[in-house]
Amino acid sequence: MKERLQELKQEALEKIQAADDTKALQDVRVYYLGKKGQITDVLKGMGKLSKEERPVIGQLANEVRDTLTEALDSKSEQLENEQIEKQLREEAIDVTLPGKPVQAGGSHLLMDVIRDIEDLFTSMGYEVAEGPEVETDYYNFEALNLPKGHPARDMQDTFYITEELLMRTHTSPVQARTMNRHEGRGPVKIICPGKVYRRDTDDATHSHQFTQIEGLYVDEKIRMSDLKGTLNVLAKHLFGEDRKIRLRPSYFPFTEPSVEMDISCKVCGGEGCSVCKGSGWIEILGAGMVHPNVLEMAGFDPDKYTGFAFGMGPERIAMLKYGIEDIRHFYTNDVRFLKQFHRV
Ligand code: FA5
Repeated sequence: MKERLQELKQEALEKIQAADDTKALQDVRVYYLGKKGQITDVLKGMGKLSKEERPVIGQLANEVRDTLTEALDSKSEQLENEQIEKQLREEAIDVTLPGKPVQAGGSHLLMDVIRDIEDLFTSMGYEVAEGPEVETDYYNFEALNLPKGHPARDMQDTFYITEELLMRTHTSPVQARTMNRHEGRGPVKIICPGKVYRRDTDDATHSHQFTQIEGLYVDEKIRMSDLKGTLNVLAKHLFGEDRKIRLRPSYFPFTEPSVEMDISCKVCGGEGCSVCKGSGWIEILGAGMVHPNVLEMAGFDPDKYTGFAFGMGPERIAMLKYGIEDIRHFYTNDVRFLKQFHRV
């Protein structure tokens, strides 16, 4: 029995050494030390031994079990460590590899043009005002001297939501809303950028949704010459010191007199070319002196207060400034188009 135990010990130690994964090691443990294992099997025969032999064999069996348990535990630890090291090696990140470049974003050209105009006017003491895009018929039309049934409502084909609610067709309702808030006291000096909507057919120069910037200055003794001076500053800021402006008589129900501002064509210098359709001038915006009815409806005394207003489309301004031929480029957001205006 002694020899058998020694033999089993030797055999088991060799198998422990040879085990190359935890599963094989567990099999060795069960085979030798398990309930039905080889050592237990040997011990079952202890009953047949003499009284003197029994403690000697018992002690030896314990020693063999302890030796094997120790060997199994240490091998198990070794295998676990090897496994962790292997995993670390496989999952290692090479921090020296070059990274993937992240595309840097930039503001949209339209936003740049709007901010540029905002900055110019805030530097002249104007405040930026905003209003809702879903507007009431009252503010979009009536408060601007366009009562129901007025033929000039057809100048702006409207998306109606209900009879009284609509998608604003211009930023002029922000004038009326802001003047109301001032409760008849000037000055009101605002610039209002925002989205507007019209049932226009989309083409190279028209969109059903576009942006406008409105300007309004109401105070005592505001005159047409103030409007002209302001528009001159705007035109030169946007298109260059060498550009001339001219004001042509026009019609808007909310201003009287009304004008349209043209700038001299940069391409031909006023001689006439295909860009300015031979006239030497390019139309930029609509403007005028606030109609007394509009002032009155907003609670201002038209005998005391006067004012000017103007409205322009930043898309058309950007198109002229950068030679963009199709307004739809602003909305399709092709990065190749947008990138040309941002050198990041
Ligand atoms: C107006 O909307 C007036 N509210 C402007 C105004 C304000 C006049 C204050 C007087 C006093 P108009 O309909 O012309 O005016 O539009 C103003 C600008 O919006 C145009 O000059 C043009 O640049 C732009 N615009 C008009 N319709 C479209 C469209 N479908 N797509 C793109 N831009 C447009």
